Amino acid sequence: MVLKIHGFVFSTCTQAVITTLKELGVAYELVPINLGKGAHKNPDYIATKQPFGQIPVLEEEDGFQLYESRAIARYVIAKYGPNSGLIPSGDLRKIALFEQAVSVENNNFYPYASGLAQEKIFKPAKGAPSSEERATENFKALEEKLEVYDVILGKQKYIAGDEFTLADILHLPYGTLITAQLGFKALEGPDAKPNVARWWADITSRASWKYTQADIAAAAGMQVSNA
Ligand SMILES: N[C@@H](CCC(=O)N[C@@H](CS)C(=O)NCC(=O)O)C(=O)O
Repeated sequence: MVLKIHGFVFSTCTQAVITTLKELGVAYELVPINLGKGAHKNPDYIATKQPFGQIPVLEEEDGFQLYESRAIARYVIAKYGPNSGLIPSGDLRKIALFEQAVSVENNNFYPYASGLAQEKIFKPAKGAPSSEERATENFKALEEKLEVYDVILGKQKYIAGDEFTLADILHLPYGTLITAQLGFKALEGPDAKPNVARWWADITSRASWKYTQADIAAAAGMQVSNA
């Protein structure tokens, strides 16, 4: 059975899902929904796949569909890797600390990293007006939050404890985007805090993320050669 992911390799939410599938070793087919061409706003896509006109969407052979990248990641882990450790099971306190870490990412990392990318990458790419002031606010707020991350990561290897989990995966797409495209320096390099830099080097060097990066590079190469 081939699992379909309707998405786009350049989309951060799609990257989180495909990295999770790669961690689990689950084969999938990426059905391209080209954001640059507005495929996600096609009325048929909205009616049959994602009512908000967004990606990604999971589709199984029997027709079951699911959207929201975090929900998709949790579903595939529960289905294909209940003992993978990507979401802890059994130990109530480990589960609670994992939920804490997911919430930390959702409240202290994602809003600022995605807000920064909105102002400096996505809005300019669409020709929409963007705000340098909002970008700077997000930039500074994220740097401050990562100082707290450094304290947390001084006491444990990963964001939920001493094991790699989905909570770490969720940081990879936006963290990599703002580091690579905006020169954000608080995750790697001499200006990054030591525990954050150690964690970031660890999670970005995992095979699953390297495969996702290779897919992005291959798609970028195709785009260039097709241009
Ligand atoms: N909370 C949703 C967000 C989905 C989302 O914002 N997807 C982006 C791509 S990463 C998208 O479709 N953007 C186009 C749009 O919102 O019009 C999820 O995690 O799946």
